[in-house]
Parts: sequence; C-alpha cells; structure tokens
Amino acid sequence: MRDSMLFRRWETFNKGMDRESILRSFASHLEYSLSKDKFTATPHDLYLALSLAARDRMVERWIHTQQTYYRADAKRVYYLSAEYLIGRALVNNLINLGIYDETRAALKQVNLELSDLVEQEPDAGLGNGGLGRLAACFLDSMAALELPAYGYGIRYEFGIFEQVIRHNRQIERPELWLKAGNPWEVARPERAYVVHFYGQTRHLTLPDGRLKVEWVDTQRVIGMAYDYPIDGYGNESVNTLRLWAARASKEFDLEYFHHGNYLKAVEEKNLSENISKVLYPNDTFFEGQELRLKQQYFFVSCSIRDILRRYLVSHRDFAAFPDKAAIQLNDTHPSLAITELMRLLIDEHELSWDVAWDLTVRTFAYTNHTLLAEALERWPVSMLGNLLPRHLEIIYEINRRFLREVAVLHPGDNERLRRVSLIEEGADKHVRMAHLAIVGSHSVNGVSELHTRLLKERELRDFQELLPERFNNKTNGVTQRRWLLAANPALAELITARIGQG
Ligand code: D6G
Repeated sequence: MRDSMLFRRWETFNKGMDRESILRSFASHLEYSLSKDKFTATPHDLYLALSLAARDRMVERWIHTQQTYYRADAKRVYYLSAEYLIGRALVNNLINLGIYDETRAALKQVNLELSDLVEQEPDAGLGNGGLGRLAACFLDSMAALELPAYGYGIRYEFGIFEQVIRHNRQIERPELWLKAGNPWEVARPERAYVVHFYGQTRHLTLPDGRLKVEWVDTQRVIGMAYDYPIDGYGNESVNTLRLWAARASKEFDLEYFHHGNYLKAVEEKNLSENISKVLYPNDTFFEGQELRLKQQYFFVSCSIRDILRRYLVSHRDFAAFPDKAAIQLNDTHPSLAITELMRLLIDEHELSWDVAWDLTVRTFAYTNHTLLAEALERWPVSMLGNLLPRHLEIIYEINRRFLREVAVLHPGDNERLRRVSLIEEGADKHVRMAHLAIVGSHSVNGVSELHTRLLKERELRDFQELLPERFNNKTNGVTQRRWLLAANPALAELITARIGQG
C-alpha cells in the first residue's frame, strides 16, 4: 500500500478559483514548470503557464470522476471516432470551470490581455468538419450531462492543414500543432497495446475437440495512450478523451546499426509511426488507401482492448458487458471494432460464436453520416484480407449467418441477398462497411429527420424492412458555450437578460 500521506488532498494554491490564486499559480508555472523569467518568457510561454494553471484546477476533479466511475461500476459510453475537431481548449476550459471572468481580471492586474494568450494556442485540428466537430460536441455535452463517457481516437501529429491566404489564394501548410508542447494532454505509457497486421491464420483442433484460430507471423505496432481532460460545464465531472499514438515495436534495429546502416536501422520505426502521422484530409470521400485502413484498425484495436481491460477490473466473465459498455461508432471508420470485439471474445477469451455475437450486437450502435455513394466505405476484399486475415474470416462468417436468416424470411429472393450482403460481388470484391456496421449494431441513427427518413425509404430500405426496430434519428446540435458564449458574448448576454441562464 502506498503511503496515503503522499496522496492526501494537499491544500495548495493550485485550486483556488479567485483572482489572487489564479495569478499565483500562473506565475508559479511560468517559473517552475517552464523556467522562464521576465526577460525570457515568450507570449507562448504565457499561454502555456495559464493553461497549466487551468489544468491544475481540472485534475483533482478528473481523478475523482474516474474513481467514482470505478467505484460505482458505472455503465460507460464509449464514442469511437476517427476524428475530433476539438479546436482550442483554453477558453472552453475556463468557461466550463467557471473562472473565465476571474482569469481575465487576474491577467489585467499584470497588464496582460487574456485574448492575446488565447491566440497563442494552436488549433487541435484532429478532424475535417462536421463529423469531427460532432464528436467534439458530444464529448462536451456528455460531460455537461455528467454521463460516464470516453472518447477514443487517433493522436494525429498533423491535423487539418493550416490555412494561409496569399494573393487571394488558399495555401495549405502542414499544421505542426504539437511542436511547442501540448499542455492539455497527459502521456500514459502504461496504457499501451501491441497491434498486429498482416500475417496469416492457423486453424487448430484442440485435444478436447474445440476449434481454435491463431493469427500468426504478424507485424506489430504499439499504440500508446494520451489522455485529454474533458470538463463538464457547471459541474465537477471531468471525462477523458483517449487518443492513440503509434510507436514502433522495435525502436532500433541494432543489427543494421552495428553494420553502419544507420538509415535502415530506423526505417521500421518510421514506417510504424506513420500510422498516426496524418489525418486524411476529407471525411466525405472514400479513398481506399491501405494506410487509412491501418489507422482505422490501429485505433479500434487499442480502444476495444482498453475497454475490455477496464470492464475486467470489476467482472470475471462477459455476461454483463453490454450492461456496462455502450460503444457508439461515429460513421463506418471504426466499424472494424465489431470484428475486433468478436475476435477477442472468440479467439482470446474462448467464448462461442453465438454468445460473442449476442454480446457484440447489444454493445454497438452506429451513426450513419451520409447518403452519398462516393463517401461509403468499401474496402477491397484482397486488401482487407491481406492486412487483417482473421477479420476477413469473421466478416465472411457474420455474412454467412446473416444471409441465412434473410433467406429464411425471403425465400428465393436472391436479388435481395445480393443487395444486403456484406460483400459486394464482382470481379473485384469489396466489403461494405456500412452493412457490417448495421448488422453488428442494435441501433442505427441518421443525423437529421430528413436524412434518417431518406435512409429508411431509400438507401437502407432493405435493412429497414429486415430490422425496423434498429433505426432512429439523432439530430446534430452545436455547443452553446463555444458558439454563443465564447463567440458572441454580447448576444449571449442579451439572451440571458431576456430568458435567464436556463
Ligand atoms: C485519466 C485520468 C486519471 C485516471 C485515468 C484512468 O487519465 O486520473 O487515472 O484516466 O484511466 P483508466 O485506468 O480507466 O484507463
């Protein structure tokens, strides 16, 4: 047992919400965290010091919130998204902590303008537009509603490009958003998973007659967690956004190094770490590149294993899993999570197919974002099978069982089977990720009334006829704090004056 003296709740100035405390902790971070003085502090240092002071005020609540979830064995919501357009954090966090005005006043006392410091923060452009912004809004909203929620995604080193306008033209520059350090993330090297790619499967019969599948001869990459606190407006809840960064499983090939081939020695490291390097610059067009498929599997594999690990802290078997975890897929990008959960339950935890499938469907829900054919993900069977051979087998088995059920309901209707199949037949076969997401989830939603209606009447009509209870609508919203309170304080004041805070 660790000495509880060490983990006592120290009464320090790092928690006070008044002007004086904020100023003291700001000055203290400038000196002790950043080693700067009045001659050397840059505007960016001032931003960093203030952010660290704000973060201090979130940390105790963060620890406490997470402990409460464990203690209560709460049902958690897990939001899986390839994108989070979270933008700048400082103002949002000051507002949510309720210290925006005090902080501005504190800085005034030392002749600093809060707005100047805010401008120093790079944009966390880990998304392209609507889909990524929706994910960020959900995190904000779930914290405000005090729901035990987690976001899972990728810590892209390069997010959406930085826009520069020159001679009336847009110039796109790489966004090096992490170059000067990020005060809002906490590295968690102890939360790391080995992710496998390529290789082949081996089907074995165990001495007791059971079948076992092993995935062997794989290439490995490590996914390491970085945690971002997401604080709730007007309450003490702080949830977590956990983003995965790719690390090489071998830092360095000493063999090559000893023989003087220094570039070769780090080649594998660079290739592995490419996985979390860049955000694909479009969320409405399907490109079909292998690196993108790698990104998707990389982050869902780490996330699903992290979710299972957390569940197993307080459970011995999986019977209660769907009562303790709800996993929401933001579009089809994370839909391999369905096959990854199946693989882990069957191959590693030795559950039967039927039990694993029942748990999986009761756990997953899927948000559809588009009706456009050019945006729908369809991975070539050959590419998916090469990168993830075990997952392709699982997809084929899901499909076989699903089509068997459809055939019972609609005997002889081969045209219907062809339309709903997870596999698009033809010379060049493809896996239809939307079909996988629908079949593997208990809930499918569109993002506006009209969109959902069109899904049901047109694009997904076959599925609506087969599984009507799964379809529902969740209209997208915005966060009022960012788009009203922060962006247009005068309008926010007017509204409050007329109808109050509620
Ligand atoms: C966040 C906050 C930290 C907490 C951790 C729990 O980093 O206080 O300990 O989450 O993470 P898991 O152990 O649930 O993954």
